[in-house]
Amino acid sequence: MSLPPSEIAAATDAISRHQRLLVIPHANVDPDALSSALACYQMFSGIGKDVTVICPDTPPESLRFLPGFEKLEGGIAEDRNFVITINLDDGVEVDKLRYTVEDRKVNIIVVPRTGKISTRQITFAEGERRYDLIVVVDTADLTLLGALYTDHIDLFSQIPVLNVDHHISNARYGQTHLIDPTAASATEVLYNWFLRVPDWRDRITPDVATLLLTGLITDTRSFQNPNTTPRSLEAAAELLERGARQQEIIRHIYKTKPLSTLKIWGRALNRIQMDSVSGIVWSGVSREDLQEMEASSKETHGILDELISTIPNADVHVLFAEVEEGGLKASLRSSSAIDCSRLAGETYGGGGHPRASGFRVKNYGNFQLQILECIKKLKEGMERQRRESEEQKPASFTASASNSTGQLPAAKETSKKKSRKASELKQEDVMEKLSNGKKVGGGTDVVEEITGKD
Ligand SMILES: [Mn+2]
Repeated sequence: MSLPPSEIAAATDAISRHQRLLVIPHANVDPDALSSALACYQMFSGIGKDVTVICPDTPPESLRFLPGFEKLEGGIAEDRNFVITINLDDGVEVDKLRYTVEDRKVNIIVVPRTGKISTRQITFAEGERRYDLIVVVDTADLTLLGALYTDHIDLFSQIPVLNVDHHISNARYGQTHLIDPTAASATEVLYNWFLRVPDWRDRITPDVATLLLTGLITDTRSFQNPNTTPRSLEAAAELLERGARQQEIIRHIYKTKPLSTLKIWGRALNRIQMDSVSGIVWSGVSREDLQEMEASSKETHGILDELISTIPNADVHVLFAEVEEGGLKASLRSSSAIDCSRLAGETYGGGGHPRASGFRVKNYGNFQLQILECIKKLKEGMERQRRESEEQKPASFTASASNSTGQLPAAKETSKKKSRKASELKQEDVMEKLSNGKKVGGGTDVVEEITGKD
């Protein structure tokens, strides 16, 4: 599946009909979001648009190498000009304009050369808005823009929004959508779009290619993640041909880890726990850990993909990290046996992709106890999904010829296969435990076991 021509045409039309574009990536910005926003900056300012790119938070220093990084602005300017119009029909000619400010009043003084200006000739109006189109990139829901959205809800309801994304959980906000859930990164969506507009194709400069490849490399974790498709590999190869500076990306993204980052990773490594019966692995980084290691919660990025999810024989991998602004953030990865976007959505109202998702918990007393509470709920969700896939299994085999649902038949079957494997594995683990003379009941037993550990 790729972008339908009608969506491409509508998105291209939205750009050509507007002039003052505001481009925004999601808060807690990641390399894909930021490079998507900057690629829009390069492309659209290249075709003569006035483009403003706002980063909802302080962009990570490690991304300073991205072309156009210095163009990032911190906040939305909602200022709107106020226009006072003097009708000069009656043979009036203006000589000078002056203004004075006194007593919190502005006096605009118009000195006529000929004729006389009367109050009847004066009209007022609000001037144009600073922006006439908002382009939101890599963002499944407007609330993920954080305060940038909640502080400017009016702006988002008054100005048309173009929604460019690759999250399956995308809420389809905005008037125009360019959403391809099969794309590995938002930059892959942009690349396929840019390629299909003849006027833009040749504007994929080495800088634009570097931005697009950055999102592709980071969202696929250097093409290791299962979201990597032949199309994303093709796109990467073409971007290299167009001059994308791959070594520069790798050097800045992967080979620059400060000591504080390594220390906080060490702490997380130390805390990894596994429930092999349910097939879930997790670790947690508390606010105290961050303080002790003089690290920021942003430095926990990567712990999940580089460390926790390398542990085999688990279907769900989770990292819980307390964040500076309060509450905790859980990031999830899963094997194809579990849809972790659904898991996060059903248990804590989070979302994301089927294999990579997340949720937040705002209020709790004790971080470690809250982790156990989360694990318990996640296990219940996993159990529910496994039960459902068991129930569906016979039906899906008899009806395998009817692919009229429009889903990808190949992907569907693979996930079924793997989920069987996972449940077989689970059975074996349970058998093993039983043969050791231990009673294995529901999920809560395991949680109690773990409570004593830390
Ligand atoms: Mn992305």
